[in-house]
Amino acid sequence: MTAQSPSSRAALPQWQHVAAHAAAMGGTHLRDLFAADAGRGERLVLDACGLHVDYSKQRITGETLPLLLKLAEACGLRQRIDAMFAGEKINTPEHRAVLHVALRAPQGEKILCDGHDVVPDVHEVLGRMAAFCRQIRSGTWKGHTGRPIRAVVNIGIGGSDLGPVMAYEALRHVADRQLTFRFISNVDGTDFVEATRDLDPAETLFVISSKTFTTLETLTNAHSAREWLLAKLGDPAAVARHFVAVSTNAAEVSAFGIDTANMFGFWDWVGGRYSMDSAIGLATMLAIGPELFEEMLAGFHAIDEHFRTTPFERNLPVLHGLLAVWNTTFLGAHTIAVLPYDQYLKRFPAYLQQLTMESNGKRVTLDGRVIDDYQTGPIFWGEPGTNGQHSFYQLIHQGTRMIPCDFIGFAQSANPLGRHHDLLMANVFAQAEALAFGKTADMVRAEGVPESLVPHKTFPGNKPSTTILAKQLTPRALGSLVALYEHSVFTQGCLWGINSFDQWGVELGKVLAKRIVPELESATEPKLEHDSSTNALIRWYRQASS
Ligand code: G6Q
Repeated sequence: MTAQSPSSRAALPQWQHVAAHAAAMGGTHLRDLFAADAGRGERLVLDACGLHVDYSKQRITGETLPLLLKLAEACGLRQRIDAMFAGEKINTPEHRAVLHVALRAPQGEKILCDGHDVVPDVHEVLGRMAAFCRQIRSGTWKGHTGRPIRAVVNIGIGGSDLGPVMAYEALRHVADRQLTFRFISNVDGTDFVEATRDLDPAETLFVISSKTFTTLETLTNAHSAREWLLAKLGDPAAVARHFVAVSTNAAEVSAFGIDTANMFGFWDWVGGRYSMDSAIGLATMLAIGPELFEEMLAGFHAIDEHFRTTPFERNLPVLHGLLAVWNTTFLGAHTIAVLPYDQYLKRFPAYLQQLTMESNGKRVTLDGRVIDDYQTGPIFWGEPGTNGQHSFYQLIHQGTRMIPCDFIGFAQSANPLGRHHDLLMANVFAQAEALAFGKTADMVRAEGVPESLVPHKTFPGNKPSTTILAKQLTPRALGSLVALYEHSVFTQGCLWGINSFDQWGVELGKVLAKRIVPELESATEPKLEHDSSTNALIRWYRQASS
């Protein structure tokens, strides 16, 4: 900790009250908190929009949330939420509104951006997407040789990939199994080759998803896709039947050769990592159909309304966000593990990594101050349960770090199979219990364990977790779950005083790579003017790859 500048969030009295409370709590153990309060497990829960959230195993006392709520107020959370929903340009460094909530606003609702109601625009695109999806799914849209489409390949990266892949995987059980879906993101040619090797170009549709339509990886893959298609179909006119685009950049889409009639647009007020429910969700809609896509949007919208209107003390995204700030900034956790106990959510941690870390991986406040007196965005990571239990859970249980966990589970399996689901869910509850309460040295001794092994077999406990449950992994539940994290991220960003909606940190590497490409491709030995390590690596590569 360095001296706090007067404009630092850490200089707020409400911040200091939270910090003092954290210090006073010391190592107060969850065992003691539960022992002192028989009703804790039933009281520290919230039900909203079909989600049941138990946060009783967080390291909080009766004082913690009221103090955090006061801090939220002092940080202007109410005003920030209202400004976002009102279409104000809260992404000030980019001078943009942040209106992903408009993407799921029902028809008839009014959301203004620069005085223009954007809700009709959203529904116009959704209507075009639905009509297109019906054509593909019914087989009435024919490929260039007259055959129906059987495979859909989404080409995109970052926000134009992670959401569509995650949603496709999550909702596979309600997807059209007649269609094959593939997702290509990496500029590594292996991604393209493996995704297309068994596909027939005459039956393949490429969805080129790129907000800017200038992204190196996506454009490189899109050009390879066109070559792959034309190598078999020959006629350049085939592109019109096998390529559609999702973008905000009509000029670049048509420069690539895609008819803008086959382009689905969105707007600069939709950030990439907040775009899975915009036209970027075209692959999702192709998989699950327009009706279920609408249900997913309704799930998002339910949480939006809850977030906008519910008092903070019962507001799910607000509480979730405040607990993340509490654990990270005040209790010193560096990472948060997201542990979905549902195989269909296997890409959910990867999706959340972008949502959380690209949004809140910032060290400068909205007003340009470098933050040197508190920690901001934690590292998010995770794997589906129960696999993680046989891998990294050891460190969570007995390592030296505190890693707060979000457990996610469902009451009913999409694939009921014998005892599997009860076994799965028993593990969710057991892990959260073991993390919170641990196993004392006395308990280990009482089992007759030799003294030399007692420390090894002791579980310290006091490891915080939140358990998030829903009845089933439906499109609606998925929408609500994602919206919960979106608004939690927003809440966290507001407390840290940072902008959750830009991502300048991805730029430098891109610029440097552009400079290095010709150095790798040059037929003659290039004059290298990097540092000695980079120069040597380039030389090694040139030699080894020739
Ligand atoms: C997300 C980011 C980033 C973006 C990709 C792809 O919030 O902006 O991940 O989605 O760089 O960008 P394009 O969609 O423009 O290709």
